[in-house]
Amino acid sequence: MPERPYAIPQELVERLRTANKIAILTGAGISAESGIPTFRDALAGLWAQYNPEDLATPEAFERNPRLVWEWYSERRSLVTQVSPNPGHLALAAMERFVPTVTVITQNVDGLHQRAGSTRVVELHGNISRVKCSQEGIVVEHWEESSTPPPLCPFCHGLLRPDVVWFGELLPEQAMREAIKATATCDVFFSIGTSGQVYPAASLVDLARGSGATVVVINPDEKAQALPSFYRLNGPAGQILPQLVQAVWPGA
Ligand code: BV8
Repeated sequence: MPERPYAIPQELVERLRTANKIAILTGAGISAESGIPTFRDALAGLWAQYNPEDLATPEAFERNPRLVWEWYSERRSLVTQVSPNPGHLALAAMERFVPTVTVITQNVDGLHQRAGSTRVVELHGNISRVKCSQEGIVVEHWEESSTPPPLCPFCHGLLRPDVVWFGELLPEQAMREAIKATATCDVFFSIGTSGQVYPAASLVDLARGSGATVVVINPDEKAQALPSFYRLNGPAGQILPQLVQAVWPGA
């Protein structure tokens, strides 16, 4: 999308200047400008024939562990080749001006941490971590196998990505932290998410019910189109740096 100026409402600028706590829910859209396809972008190549929701499930792994492992291996290798974009960096910069900034991400790419955000809640795990599908313990090193997935070095069960699949519970601690940050924040951003996956998507209602100022950033005007929100319709990688500059000039 060509670079263009976005108008940041003055009352939002003032609100952010006086904010003590900001909570930010991010989805696949914030990593799009880093070159990582969003969940609802049509998958390319070999994966074009699959719907991500049919691959990201325990049943898919049970049915075809090799296919699921290889889908994640390809995505893991893509993540190592990309970098945080100006949207990730702008969120990290907010920490210099706001006492508490909590990034609550649905993404599994680790780009917020690489951008410098220090308080990141990973609701759906992290693709760079691998765990035993039997014992659940995270395994730091594994022998690649000629017939993937590789086996757990401890119990020889199949290894799997340490991400939350559809039908699996979110990590309790992460959900607790996300709810606390959302229920107590002054401003809640929902950035780059279609708001279709629960319970992550329910955080926007919690924010609104807790009296937070809610800001949706998404090029799709129909995404999370709810009343009484601030909406900035455009790519996060362009809007967020402009928003940070408008609120904290010289940031
Ligand atoms: C749970 C990790 C309790 C893996 C993901 C039936 C049975 C079981 C459960 C359910 C069921 N029916 C419903 C459910 C609940 C289910 C659910 O919500 N399903 C949906 C499909 C309806 N949820 C679950 O299963 C969760 N667990 O509920 O446990 C339970 C247990 C058993 C039985 C019942 C209940 C677990 C959900 C977690 C799934 N794992 N990821 C992996 O990554 O492979 S979710 C996956 O989708 C990603 O994390 C992704 O982030 C997330 C959400 O998608 P988005 O991030 O929003 O991405 P999307 O592509 O949709 O949208 C991108 C947006 O960005 C778009 O709006 C676009 O316009 C915008 N955009 C594009 N470019 C930009 C941009 N924005 C800004 N800037 C740009 N440049």
